Amino acid sequence: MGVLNVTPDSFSDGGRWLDPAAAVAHGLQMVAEGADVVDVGGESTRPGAEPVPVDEELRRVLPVVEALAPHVRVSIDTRKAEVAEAALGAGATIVNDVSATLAPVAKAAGAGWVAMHMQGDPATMQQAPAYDDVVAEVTAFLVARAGAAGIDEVWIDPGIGFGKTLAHNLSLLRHLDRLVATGYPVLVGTSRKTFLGRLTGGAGADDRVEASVATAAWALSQGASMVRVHDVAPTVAAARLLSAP
Ligand code: HH2
Repeated sequence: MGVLNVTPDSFSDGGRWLDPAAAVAHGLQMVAEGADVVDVGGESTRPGAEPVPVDEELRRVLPVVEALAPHVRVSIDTRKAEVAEAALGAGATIVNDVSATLAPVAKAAGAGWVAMHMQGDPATMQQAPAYDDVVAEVTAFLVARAGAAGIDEVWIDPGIGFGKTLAHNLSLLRHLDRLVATGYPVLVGTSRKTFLGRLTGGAGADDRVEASVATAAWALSQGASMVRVHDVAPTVAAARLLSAP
């Protein structure tokens, strides 16, 4: 799953794809590099991000979804029902839902749904994340949401970096097999995230590509079914190695 943020403020690619033509070209580039899904988002959910009004989010994502949908499977990365509905109408076929609340919208459209775990909301989630047992709590939350959804295609995602300390993120990655064992296909997004830089010294998002590919390869080797990445070409190369006969 290639990341396409049509936003001015995303932590890694903010401002790069605000022009719809540039966004579509980048989406097609990721398809050429081997992406199976392009994930279009119009609102940053990085820690401390400001919410975006519905109209503005629609204005950002709809032309891009419409232009890419004939060429590749498109997911819409949103927390808003209105945006999800409109994007499904424009050709998206998966709702990538970091709020894990939009199952009814995906269900009504016969679309796939990604349920992601987040503790709190983006404005405050990194202030004091706390769990007794992060792996058990995240797994139980996702299984409950997925089970209640009544949707054929449900993905679960531990929400790396969403209300989680470095230790929480590492625990979830180390024990990814517990999520895989639920039987739901697992999606993992580590790409370019801050916790990687804290381990490798990569200060800027662009300095975290190797660590992103390494963690994507780890996730796939543990049984994850999809990884959400900014750097499609090196991730596809790693995935091909892992699936070599
Ligand atoms: N991470 C981000 C956004 N959406 N969706 C899923 N399912 N899983 C994730 O881990 C995930 C996600 C955050 O990354 P990004 O889109 O690059 O940045 P921003 O939120 O600043 O736009």
